[in-house]
Amino acid sequence: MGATGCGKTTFINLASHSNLRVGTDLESCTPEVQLANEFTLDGRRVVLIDTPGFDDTTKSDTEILKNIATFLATTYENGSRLAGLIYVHRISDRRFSGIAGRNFRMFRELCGEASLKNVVLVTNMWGEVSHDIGEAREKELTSVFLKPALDKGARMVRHHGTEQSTHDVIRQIMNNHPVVLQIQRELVDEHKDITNTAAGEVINAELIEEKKRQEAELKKAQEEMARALRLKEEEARRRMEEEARRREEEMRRAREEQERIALQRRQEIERAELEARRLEEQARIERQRAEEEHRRQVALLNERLAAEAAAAEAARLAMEQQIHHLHHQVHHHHSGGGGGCMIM
Ligand SMILES: Nc1nc2c(ncn2[C@@H]2O[C@H](COP(=O)(O)OP(=O)(O)OP(=O)(O)O)[C@@H](O)[C@H]2O)c(=O)[nH]1
Ligand SMILES: [Mg+2]
Repeated sequence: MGATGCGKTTFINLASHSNLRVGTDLESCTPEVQLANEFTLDGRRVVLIDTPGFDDTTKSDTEILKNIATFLATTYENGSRLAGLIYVHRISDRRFSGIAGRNFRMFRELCGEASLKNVVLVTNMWGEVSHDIGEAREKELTSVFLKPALDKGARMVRHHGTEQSTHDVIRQIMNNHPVVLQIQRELVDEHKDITNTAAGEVINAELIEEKKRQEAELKKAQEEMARALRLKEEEARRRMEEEARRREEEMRRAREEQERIALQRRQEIERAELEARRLEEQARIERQRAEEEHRRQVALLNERLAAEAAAAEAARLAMEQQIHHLHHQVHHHHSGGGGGCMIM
């Protein structure tokens, strides 16, 4: 067993001279549990069982676990026992935490504590890393990640990519007493549903975690949507308010313009009235002046006429006096003596 692409089928082909399909680097390959060619090692018949890897690119971990578990349950019911289990891990993998850790946890739950002594943990792909890095990772694996399993009897072996090396790995478990795996017991003896097995729980926990994560994401998305909606509403409201303000402003300007025009008109009327009054006043003054002038002329004329009349009268009187005087003289001369002549 092991993660997809870790080299399970390659290992099996090498050990058993089988020709099972090997995957490319990217795609998961082995779709279902499959048996390799039986071969003889140290005088014993060996049958290797290849399994699909977890983290399949096309199948879920639940489907893969179901596939493996069903096979294990059936063989157990048929009376077959496993001599042991080989778990393959690439030394070239940077980490054992995360998915790789989860896969191993599932493997352990599938085996159960009691069968760990029949487990060989194989590291391969040593050619992919420098010697120092490989050693450092191996040390980390033995001292941290795989320690609990190793403490309970599991063994750790390097695979060097040769047939000899695969056989050395197999020799580690070949002479074991066959074991019953925890999942076989759970499914067959305890009639548990696969999701209720310990291995299933690992996936369940992950699924629950995933569901929680998705729910949290959904909630976040909903909140964001609500926030966006609120923002949009606010924006619309703001725009409407702005529009209303703009209209009001336009109306105010129009009103002011009207008032300004009305005021102008009133001022024009006032000015016109004022002008009319001024002209009227001017006309009145002129008329008055003309009348006065007229009266003055008339008075002057009258005065002159009176003066002329007085003068005429005076002249007449003077004339009359003169006439009278002459008369008197004439009369006096005739009666008084002396002759004389009147020279006129
Ligand atoms: N360098 C190197 N490459 C390997 C080794 N073992 C396997 N590979 C390569 O890794 C890829 C996957 O190998 P598989 O044997 O198909 O892996 P698997 O574990 O059976 O994969 P699944 O069937 O998908 O679970 C192939 O390209 C192999 O050639 C190895 O020891 N060293
Ligand atoms: Mg395979």
